[in-house]
Amino acid sequence: MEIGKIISHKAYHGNLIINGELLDEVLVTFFKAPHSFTGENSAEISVHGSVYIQQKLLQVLIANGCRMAEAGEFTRRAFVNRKFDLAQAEAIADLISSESEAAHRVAINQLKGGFSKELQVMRTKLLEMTSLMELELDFSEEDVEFADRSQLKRLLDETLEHVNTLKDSFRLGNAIKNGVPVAIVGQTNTGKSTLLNALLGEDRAIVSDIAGTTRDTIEETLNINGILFRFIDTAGLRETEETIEKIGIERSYRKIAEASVVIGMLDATEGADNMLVAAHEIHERIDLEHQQFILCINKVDLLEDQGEALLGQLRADLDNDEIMVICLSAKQHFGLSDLYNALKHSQPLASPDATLVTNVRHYEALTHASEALLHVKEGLQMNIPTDLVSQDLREALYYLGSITGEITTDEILGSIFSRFCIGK
Ligand SMILES: Nc1nc2c(ncn2[C@@H]2O[C@H](COP(=O)(O)OP(=O)(O)OP(=O)(O)O)[C@@H](O)[C@H]2O)c(=O)[nH]1
Ligand SMILES: [Mg+2]
Repeated sequence: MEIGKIISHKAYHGNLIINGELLDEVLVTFFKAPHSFTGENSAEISVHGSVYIQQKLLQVLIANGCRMAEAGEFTRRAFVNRKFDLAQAEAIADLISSESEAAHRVAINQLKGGFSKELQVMRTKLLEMTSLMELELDFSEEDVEFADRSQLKRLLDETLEHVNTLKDSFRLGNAIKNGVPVAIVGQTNTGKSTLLNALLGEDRAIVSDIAGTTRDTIEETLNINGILFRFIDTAGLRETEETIEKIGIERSYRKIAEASVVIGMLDATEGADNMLVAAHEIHERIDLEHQQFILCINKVDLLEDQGEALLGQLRADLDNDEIMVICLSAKQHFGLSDLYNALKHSQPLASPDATLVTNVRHYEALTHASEALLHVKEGLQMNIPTDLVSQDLREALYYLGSITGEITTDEILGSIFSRFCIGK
């Protein structure tokens, strides 16, 4: 058939014949530029799901001058052809890997371009202001002010607040995309790894009665009632001179700082006083305003009253409603439903339309933009020369533009698209 006669977006049925032999009945759909995903002419061949047929067809295509696509090449071409911006391209990768309803929703919102639009509006306003300031430089002899300083200050405050709100949404966005980080911490042998295994329903971490069994952190995600959690089993906390164990313990502390929820494991057989000391050691490192703290009195199967007395004592001693205390037997799977209930409170709450930053690259760019804008603000307050202020403005514009790909390098594009799978 002549190319000119092909109708775009129509599936053609036909026989796939290779070397005179019928290989399969197939459907071929043509997409004429610019009305295709990449914006270029393209064709899709649908064959039956046999690996043999696919391989055979690929061999013939390659023998006739085709080549395999590189990872993310389709999306990269679509970006280059301005089908969407970089943040939207990244949203496609997020959409493909979304593991929960919330993660899917955030990716869809980003794909629809809400985030890009917000950045665009900010950039346009800042750009206008920068151009006016730079115009002043051309007339520097005459001491004129095209850019109204009070208007600029107002615009700066607004933009800075907006950038910071986006930046701060990363904690939540990241939790939604990669799972709410839940660090399981506590002294050695309290049953942290046993709890991880109980939650996952498999023997993921090594459990033993030797103190210091877990050396490195172990992370696994789990979807509980539609919320994705990332449970992190950590090395037990204790004084040690052993180099590797020390590194592991440092990591445990880091995981506490990064977590949204911290599960403090306590060994019920240690007695209330020791448990309280251990609880305080963890408590000291937690910021209750941003992190949820759940204390688990573990191994209550070894107590006559299933830990009831200890529970009362600990709650009274802690005297803090923000810290949840529950009784648990990680080994016997007792009390897990109480833990699930406690975790429910950590459900990330975001209005469905809120723009959430889920991508580390975006977060870093926003952090840099925020710093640059702060410099501009300080500069204006201190009456620093216009050329220096406008330099900082340019820097903020650069970082905001790097998110949507207004400003990119081949290296950045390469690193983003290589993370896509082949054929995407
Ligand atoms: N009776 C009882 N034993 C438990 C319970 N949870 C854990 N254990 C036992 O306690 C010991 C230590 O368990 P782990 O899960 O390895 O403890 P951990 O906190 O990960 O220890 P480290 O990795 O060394 O920090 C093992 O012998 C477990 O079988 C429980 O709920 N009840
Ligand atoms: Mg362990």
